[in-house]
Amino acid sequence: MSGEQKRSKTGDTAETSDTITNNKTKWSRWCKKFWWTFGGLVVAVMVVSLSFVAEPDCAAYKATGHMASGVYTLGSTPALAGVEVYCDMKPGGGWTVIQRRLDGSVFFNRTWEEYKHGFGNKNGEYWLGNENIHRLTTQKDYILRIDMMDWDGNKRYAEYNTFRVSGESEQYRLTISGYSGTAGDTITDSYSIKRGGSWQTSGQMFSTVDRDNDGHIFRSCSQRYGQGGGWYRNGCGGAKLNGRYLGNCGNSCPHAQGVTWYDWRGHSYSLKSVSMKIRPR
Ligand SMILES: [Ca+2]
Repeated sequence: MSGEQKRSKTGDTAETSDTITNNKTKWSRWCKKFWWTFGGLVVAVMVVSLSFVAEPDCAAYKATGHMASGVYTLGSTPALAGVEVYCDMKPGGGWTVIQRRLDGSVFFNRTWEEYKHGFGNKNGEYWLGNENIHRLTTQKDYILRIDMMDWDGNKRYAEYNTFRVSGESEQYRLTISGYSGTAGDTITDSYSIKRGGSWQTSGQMFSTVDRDNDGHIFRSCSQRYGQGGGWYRNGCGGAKLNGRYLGNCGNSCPHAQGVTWYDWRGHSYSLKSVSMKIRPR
């Protein structure tokens, strides 16, 4: 009796073992079937996802092989996630454009809130927004480049080796220094030195038509000169890249009302195009 029981037990064990083997085979077949059906799809989705990893700026996009200029979406930090910018990817580029004037299609006489959040069209004229500029320039050390063109097609540029914008609690205070370029240093030194002054733009707070943080005691530079937002120094200064887009009025444009860069074309010439862009140092 005990022998039969023993045999029976052995038989059960063999049966159980067969069942496990069958289950393993079924599972293996199912895996193979799933792989051949969906594996390629899974790999494709992973590849596509990797190719769309959002980068922190245009230089990072260029470093990962994106060579075409155009609008890109930033990411990598929650503060910048989903922010769209125009990337200038020309040779030597990888520039994140923070401001652009091309044709006067967008008005720049805007309020503090509008300059804070940004406005315009990323494929055309725009201001990226002080919040975004602040977040960008505090994640790395950045160079600022300003490209400009007059109505005869002549081009000049100004580069500043240090460019940083603090947060709204400091009224988006500007830190800028280290000029090089062909347009002249209207922002930090030469403009005030020519007038025997020592007025600095670096350290100035941002101003708009509805918020006067500028260094001029008696007037609002934004209200008085072109209504654009900017970092105005004591005497309002000679760089008004957010001034009114006056078109081609030659050297007879209303004084300091247009898109001006004093050290190249003076106060009475409104430039055809300007773009401000940044890149990690
Ligand atoms: Ca003032």
